[in-house]
Amino acid sequence: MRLSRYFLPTSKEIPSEATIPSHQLMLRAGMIAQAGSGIYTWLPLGLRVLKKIEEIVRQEQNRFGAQEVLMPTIQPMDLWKESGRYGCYGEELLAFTDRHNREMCYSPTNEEMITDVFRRYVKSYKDLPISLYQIQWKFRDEIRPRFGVMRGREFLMKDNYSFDLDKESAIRSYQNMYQCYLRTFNRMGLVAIPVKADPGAIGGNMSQEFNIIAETGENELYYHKDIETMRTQSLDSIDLEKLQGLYAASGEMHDPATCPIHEKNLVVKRGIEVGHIFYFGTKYTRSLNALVNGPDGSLVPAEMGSYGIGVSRLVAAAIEANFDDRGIIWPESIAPYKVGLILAKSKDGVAIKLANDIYAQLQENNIEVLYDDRNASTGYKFADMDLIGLPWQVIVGKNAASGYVELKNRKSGELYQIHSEELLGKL
Ligand code: 5CA
Repeated sequence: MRLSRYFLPTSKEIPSEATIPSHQLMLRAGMIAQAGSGIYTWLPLGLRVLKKIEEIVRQEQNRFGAQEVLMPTIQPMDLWKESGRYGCYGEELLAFTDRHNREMCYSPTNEEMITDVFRRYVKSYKDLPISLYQIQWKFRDEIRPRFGVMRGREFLMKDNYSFDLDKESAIRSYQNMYQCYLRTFNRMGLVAIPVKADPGAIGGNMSQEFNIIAETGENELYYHKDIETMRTQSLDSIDLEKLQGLYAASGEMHDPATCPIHEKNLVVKRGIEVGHIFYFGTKYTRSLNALVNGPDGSLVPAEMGSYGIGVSRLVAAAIEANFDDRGIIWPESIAPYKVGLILAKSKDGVAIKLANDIYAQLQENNIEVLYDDRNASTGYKFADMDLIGLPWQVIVGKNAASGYVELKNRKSGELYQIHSEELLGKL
């Protein structure tokens, strides 16, 4: 993509409504535009990151045996009356009536709707286990939307629902998602720590939140110092059994009086909740009468769990974990483009030709490239490229005549002088 034709409304000003780095940077980098309180339009650059995160989530859900569905965003309220959540979900539920005066709501979560599908089509234990997920917009009328897409009212969530015959098998489904989540976040260049959490409005008595460590996180986390060590290891070397055995709790679940580990082994940090997994047994299948025939012929309610990932929140969380005073530093797997090509001498015919050739070559080789071909000052171009945080910058300027360019790593700041013919190999 040529920047001269790209819709990228960047800005130097720090927007006054934004108090945390990711919100400021997403606005300044032209990724999002606010449409209303807690509601955002995704602009081209932001949407590319959102789609990359969505695709990693999708691939890992599929790899771990889940099947994708797509449920509507609008639900009939009758289902919520049946499940008993109608009265107790609270004001976060955005409710309205259609022209026939039927009560409807915008989905904040979909346990009821998926259980309704399940009860209509699944009748036998032979069809279990089943794991269904969607990646769909949700609406929660948050009392205090803030931090941009971090705590929005409309947000993109991956929600997965598992159905099993018995508790033992349901716990296996839960563990399967636990592993899937570690892998999913890892592929995004992020380490998310699983901690014991409060199941809240979803229900049940077993739930864990996955948190990315960041100073601006809304959650206080308490965990064993060995988890802190694991955080810096590659996923393959993490001993999962050990990880699950170590103490880790979110603020509301942590009680110093009953904490099983010594104070000297305790790490206290702040985190951003990017995922939450729940086991709640038959809470919804009982109330909605979702029964299956067991092996002995008796009718039993299926055992359920649900598993959420905050897809749009992850865009902000990844920035909170990766930025500096010049801008965003994208992990390569979720970067909007891999390479930012900068034409540093926009009036020099030789430089223009070399930059155009490199642009064509990268595109031919399917390397995602954003080409700053604008007729603007070099300083302005450098500042914009650092701000939007593409992992690699290729600068075509002073040594263009001899075929040399500069290759800069955004994260380390390392700068290499290399010949344009070696560029492809290096990237
Ligand atoms: N039904 C369950 C799991 S599918 C559920 O709704 N879980 S949840 O409430 O924990 O939400 C799942 C994830 O969505 C959270 O972990 C969080 O990352 C994200 N999320 C929740 N509320 C918001 C919000 N207001 N803005 C952005 N992301 C949110």
